[in-house]
Amino acid sequence: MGSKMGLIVCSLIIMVTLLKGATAKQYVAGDSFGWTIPPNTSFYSDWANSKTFQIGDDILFKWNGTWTHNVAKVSSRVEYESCAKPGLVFLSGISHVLTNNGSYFFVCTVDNHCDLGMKMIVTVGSPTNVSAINDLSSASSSSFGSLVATLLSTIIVSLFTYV
Ligand SMILES: [Cu+2]
Repeated sequence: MGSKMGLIVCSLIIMVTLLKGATAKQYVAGDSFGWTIPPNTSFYSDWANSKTFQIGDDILFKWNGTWTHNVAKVSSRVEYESCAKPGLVFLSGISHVLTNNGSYFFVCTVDNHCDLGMKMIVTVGSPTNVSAINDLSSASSSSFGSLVATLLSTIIVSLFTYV
């Protein structure tokens, strides 16, 4: 009896894993254009707006050369608008998994590339939930504050989902 139950649980876990694997999509930032200085400042917003991102999807950032560009995540819309330069940057070939509902703010911190439009907002989930998350995220800038904001927004998202 016990082993049968275990078998059912095992099968369920495998099924869920397969289902998740089957639905998660990988997007290449900018598609064939890649991640580089765009022809206009709305290029990457237009690109992101043309997609429907879901939790589990990931975005691959690729460009030619090594230090010609980079990709960094900033934690708020304010930092995004002001082209903040966080210390942690990633090189070509990095893929960012979208693990939560909300907005992800990506920038290139090389020279003035961000000001030239090399930045992108990726949004997962419905706009209602997203605006709640943005308000929480911009309320605090410390990493602990962000963590609390993330936890709170997760709870809020859960409420939206289950109520
Ligand atoms: Cu760049």
